[in-house]
Order: sequence, then structure tokens, then C-alpha cells
Amino acid sequence: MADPVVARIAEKIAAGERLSAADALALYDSHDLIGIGALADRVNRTKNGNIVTFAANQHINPTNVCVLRTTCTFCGYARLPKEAGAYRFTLDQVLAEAAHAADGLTKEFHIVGGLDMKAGLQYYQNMFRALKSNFPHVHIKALTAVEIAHIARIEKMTWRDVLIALRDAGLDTMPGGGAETFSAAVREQIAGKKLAGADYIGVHRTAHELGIRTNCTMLYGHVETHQDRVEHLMMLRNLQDETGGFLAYIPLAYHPDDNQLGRELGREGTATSGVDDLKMLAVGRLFLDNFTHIKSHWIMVSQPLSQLSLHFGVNDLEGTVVREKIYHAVGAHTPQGITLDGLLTLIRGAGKIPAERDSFYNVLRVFDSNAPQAVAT
Ligand code: V47
Ligand code: SF4
Repeated sequence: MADPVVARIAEKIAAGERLSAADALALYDSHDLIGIGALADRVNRTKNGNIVTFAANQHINPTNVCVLRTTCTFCGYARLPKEAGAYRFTLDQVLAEAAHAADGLTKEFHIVGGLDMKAGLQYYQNMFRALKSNFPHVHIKALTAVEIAHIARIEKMTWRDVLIALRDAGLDTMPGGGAETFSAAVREQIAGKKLAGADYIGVHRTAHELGIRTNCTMLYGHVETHQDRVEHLMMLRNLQDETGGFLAYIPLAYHPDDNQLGRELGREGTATSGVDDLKMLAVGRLFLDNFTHIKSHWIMVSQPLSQLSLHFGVNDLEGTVVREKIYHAVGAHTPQGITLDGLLTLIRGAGKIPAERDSFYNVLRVFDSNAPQAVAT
């Protein structure tokens, strides 16, 4: 159903005007999904053409021990130190996990875990140094703002000093996890003791000042309102205006299985709707006019929906992930990894041109032929 509000916003965009918070709210409230998607697609094409990128990455989750285990009610991954299933990798175990990268194809380690009292600065410094020495060609994207603040707290250091020490040990960029939804009321309900939204922004600002580029996220589809979503996006856009340090925005669909929040809300087995998933990506593309890259995380929303999202403003797909644990702990039924051929087929099926990128979004190779490529992951 065409919505006059979307038509008005289209005129604004065509005139080069920035969307206001009220515009973003109107888009979230609108049921004109196709109109919003077409707008987001147009904006994306002007920035990224027909190219859809992915990175050959590997997730490593070195510890699931977390001091916030009982207060982040949406999380099914964390464990208390003595709880069944708790683990913390030794350095040798991390290197064994990382061994997949010996094939030379993996170009990025994405390393995140719990807030573990026994995983302090030295644990990560040793890990990053060893990874860099064993796999010098692999980029290290590691530790969310929440983990940086945790290390700073247990080591009695500033965020800045922790970031400098980790950068010196090999940290290249940071992922966007830990943002959840910034609203204090929402945080109180789903992540009562987690780093406040303003502090998440503060850690990212410090990282950007040190030349460490980062991603950002929003966890949606739990108890947040449309207004909460808009305020969250506004905080991200404002920091990007200030520093330009964000590489990509990634909305994360809440998975309600095997976590306390899902049980409290009576939502087990009911994931976010496809309409909301697409709208989150498209509105992100339209409101975050100072971002080049909007990423869909196919593990969270399924491969078919991620393929559709390529017509809703998305230009980047979470890549060849080896052994993803966090979403599979909370009911994601998608495969834990995808082959290169699978990814190419998915992107080409949307009429787009697949391209492998590095962690800074430089295109490494464009797969412009329809012939199958002799590379597997
Ligand atoms: O912060 C935890 C989310 C995030 C659930 O930067 C959940 O490139 C859904 O941020 N349902 C960590 N989500 C993962 C993350 C990420 C993923 C891929 C790429 C990048 C990047 C970042 O996972 C957490 C939290 O928001 N999460 N539990 C759940 N039940
Ligand atoms: Fe810990 Fe992160 Fe899970 Fe919260 S979401 S309990 S901080 S691992």
C-alpha cells in the first residue's frame, strides 16, 4: 500500500535533505514496505552500485564465562564460571580453532566472548600476539565496547589505555556487538547491568580517536519501541558525524529461544517477522546517510531473507563464518557456515555482483562471471 508519508520522504531524499527523527519514526510506523525498500535500494545503488561484498571471516568465541550471565536476559550463550557448559579456551585451544585460517582463504578473525574475570588484558594481548605471529595475513576484529570496558574495569585502566595496549598487540578493528538498544528503560529490562548506551558510544569514540575503526549494531524485536529505535540510530549517526569511524551498521534480529527473556515474553519459537527484518535494514540505510555499508547477518535472519535484503538497501553480507556459536545458542536454525559458492549463488540470484572485500571494505576481487569459481571455504 503506497504511503503518502513515504512519498514525502522520497522527495526529501531526492532534494538531498537529511531525514529527521520524526521521518525515521514515520518510516518504522509505515506499512509501505515496498516503498521504503525501493527508496533504500535507490540510495544504496548511488553509494555502492550493484556490488555486494562479503569477507572470508572466522568467528572465535574464546570464553562463554560472563559476569552478566543472569542480567542479560536475552543471552543464551553465557555461563557462570562453575556452571555446566562453561568454557574458557587456553591459548593453544584458540590457535587450534584458528587453524582453519592456515588455508590462506580466511582473512579476518572475529573474536568476541563473555565478560570473564579471568580473561583480562594479558589474556587478549597474548592471544592477539600469537594469532598475528601464526597468521600474519589475518585481520583481527575483536572485542565489543562492553568487553573493552570490562577489561578496563578489572585492570583499573582507562578505556583509552586498554585500547592502545590491545592495538599494540594486534587488534585491528572492533565489532559492533553489545549495543543492544541504547534506551535506558529497555536496558533496564533486558540488560540491567550492561554498559550504558552513552558509554558504548564513548568507547567507540575513543577507539575512533585512536584510529581503530568499528562497526555498530542494534538488537531489535524484543521490547523496544519504534521511538527507542530512532533514538538509537540518532546516537550512531551523531557519532559518525563526529568521527567518521564506523565502517558498517548491522541490525541484529532478537532470537527468543533458550533464553530467559524469550520465556518471560512467551515468545519461544517466534522470531522477528520478515517485514520487520527488511524494514530495520532499509530504515538504517535511509537514516544513516553518513554510513556507506549496511550489513545483513544471514545467520540471524536466514539466507533467503538476506538475499531479499539486497533489494532493501543492503550492500554487505556477513561472510563465510566458521562455527558461529552465539546465535546457535539461542535458537538460530541456519547453518553455521556457508561456502563461497553458496554465497556467490545467493548474491547472483538477487541480480547483484559478488565481491570479496577486506576488513576495511576494499574490494579484493569481483566475481563478475557466472562461471563457478574453483575456491571453497
Ligand atoms: O551484542 C546475543 C547479540 C551480539 C542474542 O560487528 C543476540 O561485524 C539475537 O554484534 N538474539 C554479538 N542476538 C554479535 C554481533 C555481531 C555479529 C556479526 C557481525 C558483527 C560485526 C557483530 O549478538 C550481542 C547481542 O546483541 N545477541 N543474544 C539473541 N538471543
Ligand atoms: Fe555476557 Fe554478552 Fe551474554 Fe550479556 S550478552 S551475558 S555481556 S555474553
